[in-house]
Amino acid sequence: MKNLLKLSVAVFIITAALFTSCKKDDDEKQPTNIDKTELQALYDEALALHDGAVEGTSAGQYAAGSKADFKIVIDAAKTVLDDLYTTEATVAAMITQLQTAMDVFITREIQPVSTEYLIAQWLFNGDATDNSGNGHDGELKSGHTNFYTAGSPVVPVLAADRFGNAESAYYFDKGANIEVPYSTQLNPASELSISVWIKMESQDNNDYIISLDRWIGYKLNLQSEDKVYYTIRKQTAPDTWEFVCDDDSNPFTVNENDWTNIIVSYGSAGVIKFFADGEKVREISDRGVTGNLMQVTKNFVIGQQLPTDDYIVEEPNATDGFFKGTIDDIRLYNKALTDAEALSIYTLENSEAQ
Ligand SMILES: [Ca+2]
Repeated sequence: MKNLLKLSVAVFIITAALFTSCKKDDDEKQPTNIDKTELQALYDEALALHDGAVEGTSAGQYAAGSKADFKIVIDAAKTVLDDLYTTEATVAAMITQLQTAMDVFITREIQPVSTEYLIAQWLFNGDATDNSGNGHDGELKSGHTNFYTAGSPVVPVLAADRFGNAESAYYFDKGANIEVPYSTQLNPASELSISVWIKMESQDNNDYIISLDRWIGYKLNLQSEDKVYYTIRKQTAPDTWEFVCDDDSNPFTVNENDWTNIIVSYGSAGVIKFFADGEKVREISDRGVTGNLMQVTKNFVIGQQLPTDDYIVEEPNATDGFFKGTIDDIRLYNKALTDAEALSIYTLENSEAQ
């Protein structure tokens, strides 16, 4: 009996010791019981959006790689949800992170870019016709006489596009350009976006891609070090004007001999955006300058600073101001393209010949 008592005491002590030991561990890793209702709801919403999404190039589908990017953050949220010992700060940070990832994912859905706002579209598939149906057909022109050997003018030449399709883009050099008759449609009052593909051959020049009376109206060109340059001017009063976007910024540099999609967007919200291959690379403010975009009367030009006849008169000694390389698939919109629309145009045009 005495031995039995001793044994009982021993068992009690060991049990107590084990219990104390367990209790001590539990004290160190006590579940935090954070309220995760909000994170759980957001996680469920994000997962459903992700699982229901399809990647592709059609409207309603999502840009390639967008699901994998989104899933990384969704999985991180799941880890926090499953962690019994997480903190309030971690849960709050995860909610912010997941919401941001969801917002980004939504912008990567391919949008149908309304033809309602399409001013002109030159696909250069065999000719310089305006494929928008608005009649802004281009005419092939030789450049300023200073740019080519006397007696040997050159006009733009049909070339292979970025998919290797013959005669589906135009090659420009020596001032060769495409001139489009002036129209108020090409000179919108408040919003203007341009999308274009270029394969540039580097030269010491101003590489004019698009121009409506150059900096008097608007222009898209490459300046020093092949930086993309978009100039817009506003009429601020009957006799005064102000550049709204001409701050000599460097949104990005175009690589030589590489096909690059450039999109520039400007709208009444006062924001100018630059996109390179669908990705927004710069966004700047117009500093609140009011007024309409400058109204000019010159013809619209692709590949040279001014229409050749005007250029010779205005600058008889011109030494540069033309693009060297291939240009393709130009779109002009009288609206500010959104981030999602810019990505949509790139995704669509990068996946199939237009
Ligand atoms: Ca084309």
